[in-house]
Parts: sequence; structure tokens; C-alpha cells
Amino acid sequence: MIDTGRLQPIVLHGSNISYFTGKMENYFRVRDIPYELRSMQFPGDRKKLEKALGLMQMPALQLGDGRWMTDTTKIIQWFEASYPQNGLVPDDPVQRFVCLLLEDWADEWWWRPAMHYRWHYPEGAHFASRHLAAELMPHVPVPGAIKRLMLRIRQRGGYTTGDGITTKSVAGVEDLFLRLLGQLQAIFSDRPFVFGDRPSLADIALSGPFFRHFALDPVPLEIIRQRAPAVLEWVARLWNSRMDQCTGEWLQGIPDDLGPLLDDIGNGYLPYVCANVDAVAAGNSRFDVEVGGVAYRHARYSRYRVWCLQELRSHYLALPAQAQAGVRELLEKHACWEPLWRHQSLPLLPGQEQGLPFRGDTKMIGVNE
Ligand SMILES: N[C@@H](CCC(=O)N[C@@H](CS)C(=O)NCC(=O)O)C(=O)O
Repeated sequence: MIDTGRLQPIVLHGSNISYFTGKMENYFRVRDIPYELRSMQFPGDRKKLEKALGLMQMPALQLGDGRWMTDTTKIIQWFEASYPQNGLVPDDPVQRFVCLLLEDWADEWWWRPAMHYRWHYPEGAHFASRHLAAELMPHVPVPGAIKRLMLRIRQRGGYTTGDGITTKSVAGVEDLFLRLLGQLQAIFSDRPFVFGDRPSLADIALSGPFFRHFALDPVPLEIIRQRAPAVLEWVARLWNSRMDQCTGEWLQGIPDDLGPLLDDIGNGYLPYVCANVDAVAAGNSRFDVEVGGVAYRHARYSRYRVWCLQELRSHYLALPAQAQAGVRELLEKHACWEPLWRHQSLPLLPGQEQGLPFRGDTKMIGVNE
């Protein structure tokens, strides 16, 4: 177990069916860092977190010395820098970059399909609205049926139909998920984790969409059972893994079966990120974009994702020259290079997100802002 005594007690405020809370829990378990999960309570926690962190998003972490933290990506980077032994980011610089790219993609691109499966289908919306109303809003003095309805309207309006998905694009969004399952089924039939015999940050990031969404919500869970049982095994394997007990090694190089994931990043995710940059630069809080054969209408812009692109560029620029050449070749092969650098300058706010993980400036998607 890592000796985090000076940081204890670590309290993770979130929900036990939340995407990013689930990612953080997988991280703490794999690194064997003790934590207590506490359900956020609304509306009270909103004001408290806005004051402490500058914004309210889930999860929020409180350290024993009273400091609050936000943003799983930066929180994990902070813990990894504080406890570098047996870390989750491979030493090989090319693998390291790919690992960070996969993290960003798992965080940002799979959010929408995960929310779609949860809130579009009555069985998902019924389960999740009941659960969240009871977990997060037990003291709100309105009837349960109203709370559940409010949650459904908020989540759909914020993250599914309100974030670009139309009746015409549902089939395309679901095809993305089916394709991902095929790709991951091949990977996890070959080896236990994305980069070999030990978990990496890429596995932790993929636990965001999978642990509390795809492998929990009724509709996608049944699809996984039927089509991708090796993925279901991986979800449980990761949850039950402890880095300190892992004797396995990471692979050498980038395995060929990661190629299809990179192709999808280059043809779907990064072109979407570029369209988001255009929208932010133009001050359009909504935009239309067609990527990877799926048309999104009135997607919400995200200032946070402009910063994510900047982060990916910084990770690349921080690589040693020889590794930069190798990464560039790989990214070019999978259509990722051009969109990564398409915009010469990025429309960031002054000092945007420089306070992370102790203070945030923008939410991933500014619903209700
Ligand atoms: N980049 C953030 C994203 C966190 C996030 O967006 N969490 C969702 C819930 S899982 C949220 O708080 N959404 C804000 C809202 O619904 O108001 C992270 O990595 O922690």
C-alpha cells in the first residue's frame, strides 16, 4: 500500500454511478490508496464546491489537510508525481504519449455515448434517475417523481439531445460503441490490459465510460455480455488489481491492435475537437459537425476541451526528439497528426485551468452555466 498517511483521510465526493467518480475509484484501488466515497448532497454541496474549487463538478476530492481537488486527469497526475514508484504511465515515451492520448479520448469522447445509453432508453433513465434522486437529493423537499423527471430532463438536455444527438444520429452513435467493443474484445482476448500485463492510465481512463456506465446500465451491459465478454472480464479485473502486486510487464512498442482505436481518434474525436475549437473561437456556444459518419446538431461547445487539446500538444512537445519523430509517424499513419496541429493558436482564456487540480476555470460541458 502507498503510504499516503499525510494526506489521509482522503474523501471522494461523488456518486456511485458516476463516470468520473468511477474513474477515480479505479485509480485509487489500483494504486492501493485508501479513500472514502461520500455521496454529494444537492443543493448544499454546489455552493460549497464553487467556493472551494471555482466550479461544481463530480467528483471532488478533499484531502485530510482540508485542500479540495477537482479534475480527475490533473488529480491523477498530481498523485502520480507524488508517488512515482510503480506508476501508471509507461516509461517508454511513445507509449507514454499514446497512453495520455487514450486517456483524453476515453474522458471526452465516450461521455456522450455513455450518457446516450443511460438517458435515451427508458430502462436506463428509470434506473439512473431513481438512483440519483435517492443518492444525491434525499433532502430536497419535492416528490420523488418530480426529482426523477427533473433529472431526466436535465441530463438529456445537457448531454444527449442537448449535446448534438438527434433521432437521425442515434444509430451512428451506437455503431461507434459497437465498433469499440469489437476493438476492445480483440485487445482483452489477447492480454489483460491495454499495454500488456499491467494496468496503465489508459485502462483507468477507459474505466470511466465502462465501470459505472456501459457495464452497469441495462442496455449496454446486455450488449457487452453478448458481444464482448472479454471486456466485462477486464472491467472486473481492473477493479480487482493492485499495482504493487502486479508482476507483469508492459509490452514493447505500440501493438497493432491499438491502430483501429487511433484511426477512430484521428477520424472522429480529433476532427470534433477541431470543430469545437472553431466554435469557441467564434463565440458560438452551439455547433453542428459531421465526423466519423455521424452528424451532430447543436452540440455544446466546451472551453475545457480546447485546453485538453493544448495539453496533448504539450505532452508531445515534452517528448525527447527521437520519440517525437516516432510519435509523429504513428499519428500520421492514423490521421491524428493533422487535426492535432490544425489550429495555429488556440482560443484559451488567460491562464485557463492553470490552477488545476486545486482550482478549475471551466467545466467539461457548461450545462446550466
Ligand atoms: N474533467 C472532469 C470532468 C468531470 C465531470 O464532468 N463530471 C460530471 C459527472 S460524472 C459532472 O460533474 N458534470 C457536471 C454537471 O452535470 O453539472 C474530471 O475529469 O473530473
